[in-house]
Amino acid sequence: MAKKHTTRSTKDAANERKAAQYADQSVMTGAGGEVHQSAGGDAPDLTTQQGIPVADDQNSLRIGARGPTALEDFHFREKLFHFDHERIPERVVHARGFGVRGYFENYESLADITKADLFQRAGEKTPVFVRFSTVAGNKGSADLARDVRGFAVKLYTKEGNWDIVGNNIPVFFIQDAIKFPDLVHAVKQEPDRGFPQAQTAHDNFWDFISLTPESMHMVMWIMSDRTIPRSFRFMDGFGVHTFRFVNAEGKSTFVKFHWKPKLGLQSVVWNEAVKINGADPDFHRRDLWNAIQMGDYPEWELGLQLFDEEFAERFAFDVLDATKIIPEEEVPIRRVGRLVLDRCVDNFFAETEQVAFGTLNIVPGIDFSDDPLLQGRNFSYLDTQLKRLGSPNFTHIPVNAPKCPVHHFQQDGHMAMHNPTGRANYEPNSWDEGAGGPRESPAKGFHSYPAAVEGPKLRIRSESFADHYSQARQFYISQTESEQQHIADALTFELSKVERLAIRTRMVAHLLNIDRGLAEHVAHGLRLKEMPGPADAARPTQEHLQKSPALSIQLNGPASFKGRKVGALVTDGVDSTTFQALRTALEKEGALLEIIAPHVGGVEASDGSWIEAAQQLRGGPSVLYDAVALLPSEDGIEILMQEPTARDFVADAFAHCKFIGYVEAALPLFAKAGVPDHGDDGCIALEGPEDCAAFVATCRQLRFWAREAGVRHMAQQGS
Ligand code: HDE
Repeated sequence: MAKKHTTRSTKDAANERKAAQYADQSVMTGAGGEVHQSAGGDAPDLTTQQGIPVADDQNSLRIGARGPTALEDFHFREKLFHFDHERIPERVVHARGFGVRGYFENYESLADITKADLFQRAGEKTPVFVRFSTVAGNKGSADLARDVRGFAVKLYTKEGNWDIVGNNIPVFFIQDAIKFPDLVHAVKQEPDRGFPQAQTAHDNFWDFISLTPESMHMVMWIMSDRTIPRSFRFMDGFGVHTFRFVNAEGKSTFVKFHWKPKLGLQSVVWNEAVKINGADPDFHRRDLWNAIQMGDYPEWELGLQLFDEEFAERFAFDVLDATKIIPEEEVPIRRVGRLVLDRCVDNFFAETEQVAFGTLNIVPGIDFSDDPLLQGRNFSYLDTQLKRLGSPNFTHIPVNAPKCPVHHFQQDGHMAMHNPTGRANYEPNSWDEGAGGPRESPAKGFHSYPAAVEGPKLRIRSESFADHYSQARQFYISQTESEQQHIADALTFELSKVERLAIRTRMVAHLLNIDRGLAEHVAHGLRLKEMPGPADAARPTQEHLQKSPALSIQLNGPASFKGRKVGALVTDGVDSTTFQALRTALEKEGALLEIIAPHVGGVEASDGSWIEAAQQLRGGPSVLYDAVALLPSEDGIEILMQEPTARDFVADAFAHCKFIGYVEAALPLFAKAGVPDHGDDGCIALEGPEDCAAFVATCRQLRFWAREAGVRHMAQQGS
């Protein structure tokens, strides 16, 4: 029998290779027609992890061509063993993230307020790793979930790693870290059914929130457009907690950290977010990847709010309470440096997945405050790394390793890459100079700021944390009318997904303490039969707080269309002059043009030139663009009129308040999409090259919000 399996013909067949051509690829094929590619030229030998060269990576070792697989196939064993262990536990929160590299550049010396080494010299550049993330969804969820975005920055300073593990919202849901597991359990998928994920629109979340009045300020932020950013590049970052700077004389100054995007803030609208998730679930990561690959490096400025004990005493709220901001109008932001993201990662797993942030990673010159949320975080982040990365040696992984000298006596453990050399692995020791290993440095080393603290040991929430509604109200009244409408719509949408009437009603009771108009709007939207009384408040809402215009996105738009993208819908016969003029105007602005055509292969323009498309119409809806241009030819419009996605392209762009540039030939599409004749002031006729420049200049406003009320009215009449 054995002999039969080792007949000459089977052996020969195993080694036989035939040449084959697959369009551009010349390959070899084996006995079963499988493709083989051999080492040579630029391609090195494929080896096992032990370094043994591999002859055949397409077939496992078997007894005869159709027989069982041999256990001794070490290459196959090793390949599957490794594959089976490829995943590490995803983060409990912030599982879906995207990491990039870059640097922080300091504008001026801040030696008067901090001795942190990276702030001593103007022009100093410090390498950074930044990971943006969503909070609630699992690793494979979609980018445009309504969610807080993580904004975690690791600065590899010359005196160790400093992590600012922040969010794109300056406040948080809870005041004490002991509530974090409850909050996260409530927001993630419900435990019995395993859904919904990546969304807050469900009973458990709103049940918890409606019984946690301290979260009301955060609720206003998450129901605002801040949680549906257009891009990571167009959002703020915040350190959230109060920290301390400490200078060489030991003087402490309180500080709050802000990252301000140079391209300004921008969000999408909810209906658009839902559609983007379908059209491109990787919308945010693709945007950042593309921008960096094209050399359009996103930048933020580091802003500091600096204040002293005396301000902290007189401020209306407790600076240790992470559910409160200090309005920029009260303590202005000082911009002290810039963060430039200029390199994508080489390997997603090695860097984005394995990067380990921790609020406890601070450097001399920076210190914690007693914010109870921060104190709890300082414990949690180290703990989580052991679980995720599986070893106390996670700082040996390159993305986590400091870029300054590291000397200590910690040794061994899983996957230790560096162990102490020589005899001394303890101190104090009496070994001769050099052989005794590292020693303490009292002058340079980290000293905690000696804040005076005393008091009885208690489980208690400070009464100074008890005002839950005043800043929620301040945030709401600081928004434009359109933004307020978005908040009311978001609350109505979310609560409409809550099955229990009692929970919906409870939320309206809280809203009554924030703004009666908002509460009534939501109650009406939910068709509550009875308006509840306001929730009992631990402290009455301070209605005299001034508006803070800095809190509005729409009031603080950028002055340019830079970094944005226009989608141009073209057909065969597109007017080449208009097309070129639009391309030139966008290039001048630093914005992008993406071509959408009936087929991805492209179209032939009026001058006979060929224009390649980036998207076929059915795969390139207008939600993927900041503004659109409709450039069909007279013949081409006939084809578009037959295509429902062309109608949706225009109807959505109009409903999402986008600027629409159009040529005369496109007008029949307006009628088909329900757009009023010749559109409105946000629809710009492109009759000549000057019009294209004017169109791009108008796009600097980002959206034509004046259209919004009319669109809502049309929708209501239609329904
Ligand atoms: Fe986190 N948080 N967090 N968090 N957090 C984590 O650490 C935690 C909080 C934030 O891209 C975890 O490595 C507790 C506030 C970001 O890798 C975990 C509390 C803010 C990231 C953890 C908070 C954040 C995390 C999960 C309540 C904004 C992603 C995996 C006291 C200032 C970092 C991990 C990355 C990640 C704990 C609250 C931001 C479990 C206990 C407030 C941006 O350790």
